[in-house]
Amino acid sequence: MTDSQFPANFLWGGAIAANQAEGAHLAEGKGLTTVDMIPHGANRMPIKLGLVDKVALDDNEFYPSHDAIDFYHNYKDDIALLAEMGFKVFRLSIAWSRLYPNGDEEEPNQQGIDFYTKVFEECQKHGIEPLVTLCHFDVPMHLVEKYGSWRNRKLITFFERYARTCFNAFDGLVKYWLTFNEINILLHSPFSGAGLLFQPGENRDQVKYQAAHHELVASALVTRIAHEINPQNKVGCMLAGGNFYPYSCKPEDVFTAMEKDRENLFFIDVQSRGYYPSYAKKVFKDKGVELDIHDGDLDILKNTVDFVSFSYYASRCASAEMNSGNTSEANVVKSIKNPHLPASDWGWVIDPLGLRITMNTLYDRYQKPLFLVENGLGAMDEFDSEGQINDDYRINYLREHIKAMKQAIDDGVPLLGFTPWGCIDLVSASTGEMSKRYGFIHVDRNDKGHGTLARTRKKSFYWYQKVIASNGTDLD
Ligand code: BGP
Repeated sequence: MTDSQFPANFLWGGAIAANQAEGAHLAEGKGLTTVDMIPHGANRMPIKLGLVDKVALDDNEFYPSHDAIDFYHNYKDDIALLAEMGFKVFRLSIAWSRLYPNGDEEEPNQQGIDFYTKVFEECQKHGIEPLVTLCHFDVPMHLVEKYGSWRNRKLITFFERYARTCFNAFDGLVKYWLTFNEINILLHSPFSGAGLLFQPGENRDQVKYQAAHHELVASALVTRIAHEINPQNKVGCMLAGGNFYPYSCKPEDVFTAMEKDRENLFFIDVQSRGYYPSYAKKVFKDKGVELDIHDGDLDILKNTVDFVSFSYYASRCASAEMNSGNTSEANVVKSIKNPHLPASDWGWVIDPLGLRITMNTLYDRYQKPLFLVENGLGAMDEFDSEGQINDDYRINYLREHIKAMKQAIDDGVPLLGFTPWGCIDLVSASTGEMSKRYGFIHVDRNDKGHGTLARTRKKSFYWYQKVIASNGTDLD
């Protein structure tokens, strides 16, 4: 037992995303989204990274998002299981294309609104606060094909319409919102991050930063609208977090690590402070980027977020000599392999102290409450002879990260809540696998899409139930 330092109203829960859990990819009028076009297997990476000029569905491929874990038809039972663990918050996303199947319609699809109303009412019934991401890696495919996705300024208007619909339709049911999931991933995985495909020969940095500008304006605009519609609404930005450590104390390594951190924090700098950071000018010049900024954009950016949310799986490491031969990847962000840290079976380093360091950095920089909205260990689970999953490795990982959160709170960092990733097993964003599991609840489905979809409580389910009940005091 440790003394609890978590505030009494701390929001314990878990997180999923529409595209990795819902399935029912064309049900009740839903349109195709970017992630529906990303297959499992060898062709996954080139598409995710936007390295092809065009994407189309292929009968010979398997697309994990199409059925996922069928949360769409199981949401009641799934939410009941989360409630059984004592969840106070449930992070999930709305699929943009359920409300606007093409993305550019004038009026929303009522069936989409009805579905999410039922989901949020179910949360309310169990006393669970929804934390809703408006865009979690799923741009309507029609917007990609017709407009080039976020490279086109028109996306701001379409996103504004969609977000306004959500704030109005779910007013009274939802008050915590996130605009774009892991917004910085746009730079590292442009198609899955923001629906960007590139033409041969074009300056990709120009396309990515112009798209980033449009997302940043859209994010600030809808933050303002959320506050106008209901002053109780709380809107956050969302960073794929994890500080870069310098590989050595060589000043060149330290400088590279600082630059790498800035590359990611650039987005949060704008969303949290309300203006472009001073270093952006030189970055744009070096990359040959000239932003098309319209009158009024810089004023819109002043609508800053209420809190800073982030994912943390691993710290990162940088050296001046980084090259493709000596790097590994976690969350598609390239990093030098850190020789001091163990790693998961997927090569993601395990570093609880890195969470404390990241939290302190974010709070020092932004002075806004933080929300840890993703964390966890992707691992293979096996049933034992008694039909149990004894996932002590997952419990150990989470225990150490919860301790690190508590230490960061002791350091003076305000933390609103904790929603570990994939609280129920779901499709992996990076690999498309089901076998990379994060959940407290096992789902019977394999990498090829076979299985009964039966839900089973793992050992970690009962452990997390105790953690929540004791408000983080009992971590044994
Ligand atoms: C983040 C995403 C999630 C999630 C998580 C774990 O990048 O926001 O959608 O999937 O990482 O990653 P993976 O599924 O690749 O293990």
